[in-house]
Amino acid sequence: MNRLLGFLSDVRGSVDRRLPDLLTPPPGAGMDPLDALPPAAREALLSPGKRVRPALVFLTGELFRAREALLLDPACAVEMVHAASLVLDDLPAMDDAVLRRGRPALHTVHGEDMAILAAVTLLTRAFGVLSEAALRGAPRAAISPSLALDLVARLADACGVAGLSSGQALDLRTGEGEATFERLETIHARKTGALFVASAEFGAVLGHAREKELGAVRSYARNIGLAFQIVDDLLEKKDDSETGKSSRRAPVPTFTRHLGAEGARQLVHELSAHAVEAIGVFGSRAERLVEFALFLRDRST
Ligand code: GRG
Repeated sequence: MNRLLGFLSDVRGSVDRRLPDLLTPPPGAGMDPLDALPPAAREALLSPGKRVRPALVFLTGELFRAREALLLDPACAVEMVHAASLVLDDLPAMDDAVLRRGRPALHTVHGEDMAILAAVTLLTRAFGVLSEAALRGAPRAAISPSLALDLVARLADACGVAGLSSGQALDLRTGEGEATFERLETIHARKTGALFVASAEFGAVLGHAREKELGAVRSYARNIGLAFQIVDDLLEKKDDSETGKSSRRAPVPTFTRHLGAEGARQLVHELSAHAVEAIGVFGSRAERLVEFALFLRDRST
C-alpha cells in the first residue's frame, strides 16, 4: 500500500505542477484587472483536490506501458473537466453548495456569473490541451493526431448525453420515490463513472491496448467509479468536513438514502470486488490497480 501511496503522491505532484502552465493565458489575454475570469478559473482548477482521475490515467497507462511523458497532459485534461463539473455542481441551480474542498464554493467568492464562465473555460481548455498534445507537443510528449482525436471523442462522450451532463440532469430531476436502484445506478454511472471510464481508457489507449483489454479496463473503471460515488455519499452523510462539500439541496438521490448506510457499504464492497475481478485477466501486472480499488473502497476523505 505504501508503494501505491507514493505513486499517487508522485502523480498528484506532477499534475499540480503542470496544471498552472496549461492554464496560462496567451500573451496579452487576461491582463485586464477587470477580467475576473482567469483568477476564478485558476482557483477552480488549482484548489487542492485528490487528483484521483489523473491517477487512473497513469495507472492504466502503466498497465499497458504507455510512455509516461504522453500521459501527463491528457491526465490534466481529465482533471479540468472534473474541476468544471464541481463548479457547476455547486451552483445554486444545482446542488447549491457553499463549501467545496473545505473552502468557499467558487460562486460564493466570484459570483455565479464568473463561476459559470470559469467552468466553461476549463471544459473547453480540456479539449484544447488534448488537441495541443498532437499539434505542439515536444517531440517526446507528442501524441499522434489520430490518438489525440480518439481521446477527444472519448472525453466528449464522457461529458455528454450518456455522461456527466445527463447524469446530473437525471439527478436533478429525480424526485423522492423515483430513486429506484436502476435509476440511481444510471445517474451515478453517468455523473461519476463516465469520467472514471474515460480516464482509464486514456491510459489504456495511450498504451495501445487492444479492444478486449479496453473492455476489461472499462469494466474496472465503471465499478470503481460507482463505488467511489457511494463512498462520497457515505462520507458526506457522516460529516460535511469529510468531503469538504456542503449541499443545501435535499433530498439528493443517493444509494445511502435508498439502501441505508450498511447496504450502501455492502454495495461498495461488491462493486470493488467486481472491479478487481474485471482486471484479473492481467494477472500480477494489474496489482497496483487492485490496490487502488481497495484504497478507494476504504478511503476516509
Ligand atoms: C462538466 C460536462 C460537464 C458537465 C457538468 C454538474 C455536472 C454536469 C455534473 C456533476 C458531476 C459531479 C460533481 C459528480 C460528483 C463526482 C464526485 C464524487 C466528486 C468528488 O470527487 P473527488 O472526491 O473530488 O475526486 P476532489 O475534490 O478530490 O477533486
